[in-house]
Amino acid sequence: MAAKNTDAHASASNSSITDSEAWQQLKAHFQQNRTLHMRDLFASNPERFHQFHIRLGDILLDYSKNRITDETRRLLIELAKTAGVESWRDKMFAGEHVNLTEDRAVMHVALRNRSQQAMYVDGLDVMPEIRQVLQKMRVFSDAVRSGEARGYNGGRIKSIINIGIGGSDLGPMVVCESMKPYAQRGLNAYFVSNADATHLQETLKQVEPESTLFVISSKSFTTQETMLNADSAKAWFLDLVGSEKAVARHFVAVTNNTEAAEDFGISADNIYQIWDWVGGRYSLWSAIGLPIALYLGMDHFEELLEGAHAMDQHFKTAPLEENMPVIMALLGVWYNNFFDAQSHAVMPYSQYLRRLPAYLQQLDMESNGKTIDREGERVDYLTGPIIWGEPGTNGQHAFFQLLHQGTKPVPADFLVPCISQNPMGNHHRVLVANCFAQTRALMHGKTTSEALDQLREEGVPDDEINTLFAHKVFDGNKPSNTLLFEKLTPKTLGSILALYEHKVFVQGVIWNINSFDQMGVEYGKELAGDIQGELSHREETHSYDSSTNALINYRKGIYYHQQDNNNYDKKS
Ligand code: G6Q
Repeated sequence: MAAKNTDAHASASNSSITDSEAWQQLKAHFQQNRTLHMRDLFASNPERFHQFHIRLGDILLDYSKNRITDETRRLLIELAKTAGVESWRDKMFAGEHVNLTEDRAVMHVALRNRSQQAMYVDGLDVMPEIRQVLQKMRVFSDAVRSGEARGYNGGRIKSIINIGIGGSDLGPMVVCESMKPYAQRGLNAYFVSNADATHLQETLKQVEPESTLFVISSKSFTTQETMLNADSAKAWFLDLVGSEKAVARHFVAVTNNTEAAEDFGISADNIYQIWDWVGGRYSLWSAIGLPIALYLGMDHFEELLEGAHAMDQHFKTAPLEENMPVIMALLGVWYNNFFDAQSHAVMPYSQYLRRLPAYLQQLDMESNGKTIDREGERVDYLTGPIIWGEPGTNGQHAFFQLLHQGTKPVPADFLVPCISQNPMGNHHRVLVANCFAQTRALMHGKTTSEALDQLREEGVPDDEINTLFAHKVFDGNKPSNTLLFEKLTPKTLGSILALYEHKVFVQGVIWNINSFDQMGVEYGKELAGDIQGELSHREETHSYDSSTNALINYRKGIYYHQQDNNNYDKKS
């Protein structure tokens, strides 16, 4: 029955995946099994965990608390084969132009290739260039960290400010935030992204120009917010230091647009190259990771790459049924397309991973938030889910209520380390216990008889029990994955981030969309320019819809009124 992964299969997906036999079988299977309760599945099969878990290194994925049977998994694997997951994966690793709309290769896997094997993009082995940039990053980060590279007045660099946005911010930011225990004492990393000057101003208040290194991170070196922040940071620096020459010791750039970086005033030596086959949200493994190397040291950055490489190897070689990213992707498709789940939650039970949901929001929603398929047709099924989440245990005292008793299905990932980086009293045991208790409660729920027994045991009078008990019942059957790992090391983090990258990739293949463009981001970049022009003069604006006109004119009214008052105050 198992379909072979051939190009014929891959091209079969060019009609609509929903017409395929695999999809139709899943649909029928869903109808037949939609009322199965995980509580019963666990009760009837003591081997359930054993059947539905995968281990890779120190990472354990327990996916037994999902609304699946062996047959569900078999059919989902069949769907992956029908969609050509293996052949698309191999095309990506081979440097083919899988980013169809931009006609580009997608080669972030080469950035963390720790083997001696060549990796080709358009006939060129890109590994020598990658190694060269990594070496340049090592030399510079070592020099800054050892104090050999100093500020203009001979003092040590104590603060690194990354100026970038989107993919040139979130990746290095989540790694630096998550890897704080590995950071060098006396060195701080800051990330400025927002066009709101508050972000830059509040950051600058915490640093001194003579001990600050700015990393201007922008693949294009044209992104409005980044250029605005970079210009303002440079003006702040020059204002306090007063020497153009000093800029060379305090500003470096990471970009694909060397010329623009040089025009900004950064010398060629201080420019770190990225390539057009590195997508923004997949770029933390490239020189966009320079703040990581500076903050954590190059050895730790390379451990991060090793972790990602280990996941790449697993993704490339493990059979689909034992393949972590494939299984996580298929479970996501199962809930998204058959249970109509609109969102997917990520709950890190680790304070260090508190920004992981924000990072995954970009990775997943920018990649798979698409309506047009690879053939340019509108899809007639749901694509990427809304990704959201907050660290446990905080979420438990807030939105978990909806997970337990709300009307919407929300599949969730729980991530938790076995060992804390900050052992202190009973904290970690409490944290882990809460994590396990939540996934257990979501799966098991509380039956009517359990709720009644509990109320009786608590001595609640019968008439009160009658009005109360329905509120105390928990349906359960709420799916979750648990990713349990030894400790949050750079290597483990690298593997986890790569796991999610590949999960997103597999889902994109199944939904037959291009996960590697971002027309929505570009549209946003276009829109603001016009309105900015309108805001820069006093005349009333009439050129947009009544809402946009009114908002522009309201702001103008208040802004110019305040300006006039300030001018009046100055004169009087
Ligand atoms: C990511 C997107 C987007 C991009 C930013 C910054 O995949 O393309 O988030 O990273 O718009 O772009 P630059 O690096 O060119 O400034």
